[in-house]
Amino acid sequence: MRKIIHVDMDAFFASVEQRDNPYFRGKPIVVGGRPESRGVVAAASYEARRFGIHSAMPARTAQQLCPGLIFVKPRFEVYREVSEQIRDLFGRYTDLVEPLSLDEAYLDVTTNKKGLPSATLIAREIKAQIREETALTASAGISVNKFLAKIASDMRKPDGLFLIPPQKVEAFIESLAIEKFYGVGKVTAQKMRRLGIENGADLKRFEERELISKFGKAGTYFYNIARGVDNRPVVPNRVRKSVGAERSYARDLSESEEILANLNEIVEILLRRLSKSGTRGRTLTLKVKYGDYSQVTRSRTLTESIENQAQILPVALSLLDSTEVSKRSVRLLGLTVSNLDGEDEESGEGGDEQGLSEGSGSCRQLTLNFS
Ligand code: DCP
Ligand code: CA
Ligand code: CA
Repeated sequence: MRKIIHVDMDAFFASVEQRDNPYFRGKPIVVGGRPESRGVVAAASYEARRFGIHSAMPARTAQQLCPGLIFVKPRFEVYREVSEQIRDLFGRYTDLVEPLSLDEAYLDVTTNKKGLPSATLIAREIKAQIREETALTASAGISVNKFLAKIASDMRKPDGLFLIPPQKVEAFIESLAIEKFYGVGKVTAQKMRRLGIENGADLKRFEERELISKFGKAGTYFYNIARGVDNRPVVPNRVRKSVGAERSYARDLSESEEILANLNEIVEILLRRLSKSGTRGRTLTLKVKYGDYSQVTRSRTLTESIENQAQILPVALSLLDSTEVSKRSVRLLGLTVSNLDGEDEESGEGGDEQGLSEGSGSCRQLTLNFS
């Protein structure tokens, strides 16, 4: 019997914005495009959801539902950094971590690095660590496979924890409404309802052959999950193209001591991530965002792999020297190592992490959307 945890951050983009701007706390806010420019809502704070506002809704509709609604521009680099932080933290428990998107991941903790016997205990610890290290809340679901863990994490949101123990799996699925099944979109749900399938118990009455004839290949998946069977393994991260760390600051940095101290901190985080990922690379890229949000990057490729502080620091400092940090205030600092060992020279371009993690995440979502 496996022990799988699914962790998902609460109102992710919106919570990060409320964390970083006290004025937004306790207020209905949405992150995404603006109503004037036909934007859509990416994330809605829980306060905004009380007005019926949700992701993917046109910003204009959201504004009509809640006239005082605050619209916030997304800061993807901050979300990406939080995402890295939580992945670092998951790695303390198991190497079997499969991110699904920036804000969620499956963890297989059947055997774990802390030798903890209870997956619920681990989930509780992870939630506490996330709160301590990111000042954000997450919800966790615990069960015997990915399908059930994912549904469980949604049961007590926000800041939830929900366990579906092996002996309760059958009853849980039987009473589960068909829309709640992962992979059942609106269209599939309608089709199922026409067949008289309202919940798991109804679904279970169908033969595998019948489901295949009605839903194609997905029929087998539905047949299995109606019985709580989901043998998909937790597949750890794909090969990465770069390893990086960055910090954006609530207050712009202008003193050189401050900038250097913060660069040092980023070097340390980067070194930890490099050693954890077991990769080394030859290109170091510094990213600086100034007080006015304009951004520059500076790169240097070395003849040897970068693996320790003595190699990184002098290069990072000289890259910093080639920017305008002595004249302008700094809002964000970041360092990335790319051109990783075992990779073709040409493909070693840095700064592509977002495409990597988000792209493959949504691919997977798509393949599971059977409707
Ligand atoms: N997102 C987006 N566009 C969407 C859906 C989501 O840009 N249509 C982004 C913003 C979300 C983040 O992805 O904050 C995570 O998506 P989730 O579906 O996990 O939703 P939230 O984290 O916002 O809320 P919840 O607490 O329900 O998980
Ligand atoms: Ca979420
Ligand atoms: Ca999510």
